[in-house]
Amino acid sequence: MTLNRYFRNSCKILFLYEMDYNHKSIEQKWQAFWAENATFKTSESTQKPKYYVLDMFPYPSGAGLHVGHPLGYIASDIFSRYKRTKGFNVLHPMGYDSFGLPAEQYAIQTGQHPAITTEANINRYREQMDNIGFSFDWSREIRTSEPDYYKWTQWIFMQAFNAWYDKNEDRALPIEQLIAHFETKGSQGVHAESDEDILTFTAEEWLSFTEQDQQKELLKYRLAFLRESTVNWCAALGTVLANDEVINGLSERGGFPVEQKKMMQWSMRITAYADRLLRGLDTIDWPEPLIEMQRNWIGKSVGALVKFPVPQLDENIEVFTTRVDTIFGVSFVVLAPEHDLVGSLTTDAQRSEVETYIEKTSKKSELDRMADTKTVSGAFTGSYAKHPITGDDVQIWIADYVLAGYGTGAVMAVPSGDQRDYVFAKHFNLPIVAISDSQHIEEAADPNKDGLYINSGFINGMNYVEATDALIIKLSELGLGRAKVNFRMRDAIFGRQRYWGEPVPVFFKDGVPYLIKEEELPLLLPEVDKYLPTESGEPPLARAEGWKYQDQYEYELSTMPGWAGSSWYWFRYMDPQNRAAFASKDAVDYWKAVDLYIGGSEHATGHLLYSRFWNKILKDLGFHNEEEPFKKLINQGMIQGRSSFVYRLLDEEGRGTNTYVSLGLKDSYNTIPLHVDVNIVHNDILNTDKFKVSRPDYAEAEFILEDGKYICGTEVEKMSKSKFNVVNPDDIIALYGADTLRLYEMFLGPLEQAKPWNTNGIEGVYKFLKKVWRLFHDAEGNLNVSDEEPTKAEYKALHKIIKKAEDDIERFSFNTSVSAFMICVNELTDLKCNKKNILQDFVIVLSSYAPHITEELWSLLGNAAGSISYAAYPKFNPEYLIESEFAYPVSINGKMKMNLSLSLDLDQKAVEDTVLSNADVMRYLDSKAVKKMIFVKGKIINIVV
Ligand code: ANZ
Repeated sequence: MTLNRYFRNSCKILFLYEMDYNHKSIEQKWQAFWAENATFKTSESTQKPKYYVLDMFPYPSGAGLHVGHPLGYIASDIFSRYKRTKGFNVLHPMGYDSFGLPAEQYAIQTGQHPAITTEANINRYREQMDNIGFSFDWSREIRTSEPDYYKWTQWIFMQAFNAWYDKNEDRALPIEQLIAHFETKGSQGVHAESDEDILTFTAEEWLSFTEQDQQKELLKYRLAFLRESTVNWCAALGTVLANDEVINGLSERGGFPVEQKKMMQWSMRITAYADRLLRGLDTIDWPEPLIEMQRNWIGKSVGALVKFPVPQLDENIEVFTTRVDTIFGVSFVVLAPEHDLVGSLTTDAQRSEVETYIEKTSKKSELDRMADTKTVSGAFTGSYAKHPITGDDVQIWIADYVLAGYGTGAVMAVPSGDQRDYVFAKHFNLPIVAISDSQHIEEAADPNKDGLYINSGFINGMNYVEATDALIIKLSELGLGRAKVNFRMRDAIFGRQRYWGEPVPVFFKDGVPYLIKEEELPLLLPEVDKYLPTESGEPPLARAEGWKYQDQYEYELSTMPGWAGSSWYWFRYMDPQNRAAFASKDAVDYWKAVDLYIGGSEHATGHLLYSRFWNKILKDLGFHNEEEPFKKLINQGMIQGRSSFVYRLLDEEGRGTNTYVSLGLKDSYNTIPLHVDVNIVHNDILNTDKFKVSRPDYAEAEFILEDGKYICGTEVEKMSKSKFNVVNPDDIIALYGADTLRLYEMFLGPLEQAKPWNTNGIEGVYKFLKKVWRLFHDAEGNLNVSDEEPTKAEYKALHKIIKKAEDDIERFSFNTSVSAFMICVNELTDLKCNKKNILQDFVIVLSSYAPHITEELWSLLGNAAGSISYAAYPKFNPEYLIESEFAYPVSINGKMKMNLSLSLDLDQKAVEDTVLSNADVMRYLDSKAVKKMIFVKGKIINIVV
């Protein structure tokens, strides 16, 4: 449809319906216009500078969007629209993270294929998003569960499988290079991130290995690899969960118990990137708390590995310590109950005690063990180790405060230096030895890093740094220790035993995993009769009939974890239809990285860490040049629900009656509060008629009112169905329109802050838009805009908002702009301003916040050439803000009498003439002769008589 016809239609609509602001027709019209004209379709062929604004794409759940969900999307949309008016080529896409557990749970319950549920949910999400007027380039939409998309997720898995991490070059390299090295030089000179148990071999030995053994060895180096790991197994969900999906020993989803279990698992070698992930944090503009969370998650510790020999077993107990300088304070060692040496170290006399203890702790999860700082428990193995320096015998204990998966799973205990060791030593009456003669052992031991060591072996007289260095040198000479950097982060488990996820493009031959061929991608998710594990406990994919590679080899039966599809999706938006690559080199070179990413802080360590990881793998393998994927990130705060309550009267026996007492009177009665649906409460007043029909048992409800009204109590809580406080954006839009919703969500408060949803102020925002509309129209509703030259005051009002809105938006302060818009419109209304020169620029400034009404007004102003979305942001002219008048305090003989506004351009003579001829001044002077007048420009006027 041409713009002209749009213009004519809009006049007709105005004429036909009403003269006032009609949000419904305006919003429908412009949403249709944007869709038909592909207004927000983005291309790479332009001279404009690029800007990439990304939202965290949603998992399309069955519940649809509530008003909390679009908060971040509205902010990013405002920013995108603003950037367009600033001349940027903006990439602002949206899609769906559409593999996931809820659709699968639903499938298990109902038998409905998750693809069908997902499709229906996506349609609903799309409709809701369209209603809000987002400027997404929908031609770039992606869905992680579509074969066209997950083909490339599988392809990236293959790249990781075919890569290893070279510590010399500090980057990933193709596995062929490692194989070539093995073939010519054996394992010597390879400095790789790998499993612990790698073999040492010559080139000849390598070549003599069977194919199977070679593949097994290579698995220890690959970035995507299979190994036995202890996993969080959730039997109720039938799958393994990532650490961040387990909260207090229960699954994040559903709250089911989670236990530790050993299983062969696909993993990703994220630990290889630990240091780069850490360093990268210094180069990105992210919220400090988020950076801190990633830092802690990565958990870098600089320390040493120290061996404590156990001569009778011809073994060493290796410990990781960050305080090797405290070694003279070691009085025993402690192993995690799961430690490999526990069995052989335990003497017969101690065996039953040790076994009972192991049995007891196996029930506790690692998280429980870390959280429990109160209970002291452990068992003596009966064996002794040699202190590596003094050669003294130290007892070997096991205790669950030592974690199997951290460091080496063993510690050197320094009760004089470590609080937990101290408590343990006290409890079991173990020796406590001072680290240094200068140390006073007190309860909360904290070894001093600033003082000098006195009478403590050969580190006597040294400070902390010197002592640490000297000890590491000494221990290396003894062959009993070396410096070691340890990371708390573990390799990422990469698989779940579930149906609704990406199949892993792997098959097994002789027990060894092989990739399918690249041209065989995508490996499609096969159909199954049920979405449950098999009777023998195999994942649902085992149900797929005849699903074999080349009709004979078993495929991998687990699917990829929830984070796979979202760990690279920003690349796909750059080039979503590409069939030959995950994105073309040109597109990737053009869009580079995400300039602004807005999303929730709940993804701090999951999605945001994995994305940075995959980004680095793809960079190392030469597919792009960006070390970090998201340059700037903002976490939007949660919108909480504002629940409403009615107060049900109780009878003498404490049973609920059918009478409800208004808030102000409730304390005079015996009542209990009940949640009531916020959608039948308006400005905290209950619609009693709607209440009666809301549930059958309320039909006969009676009310004890105050001032003829039923006032509800309120409370801020999480927005959730069970609390009857969910507000659907569609309902708000039907009443007030999307522009009001957008402005209102921003108006609620700073973007980053959590805040309750409270519709009490929404009318004010709606009225503001009506006022905007009225600036352009006369009392009859006819367009009434003048071509006259604006006054200084009008220009001033305009240029104030041009500057304020720009300053605010550049620092992502959206709420303050909304109030500034309101002030501006009040000023223009007071000035009765209907000048085209003012209004035209004003609507451009407002357009990113309220895109529909501004499109309409823009076209009414006669801009038939295109959407306001690409109009240039008006240029701020500071001259208009220079104060041209000043309200002078006028004094007579030093006594302030009155204020008088005068132009700042006037000189002394002109000021004297004006002041002395002013009627009020003359009255004050009462015909007295003026001796002189003191005038300081922009400050004071004093008349001396
Ligand atoms: C002796 C010592 C003396 C230690 C002292 C601390 C203070 P971060 O910084 O978190 O890396 N540790 C090592 N492995 C452990 C495990 N598997 N489970 C529980 N604790 C473990 O902490 C490293 C310190 O935590 C190590 O340094 C070790 O105790 C303990 F005054 O060794 B330390």
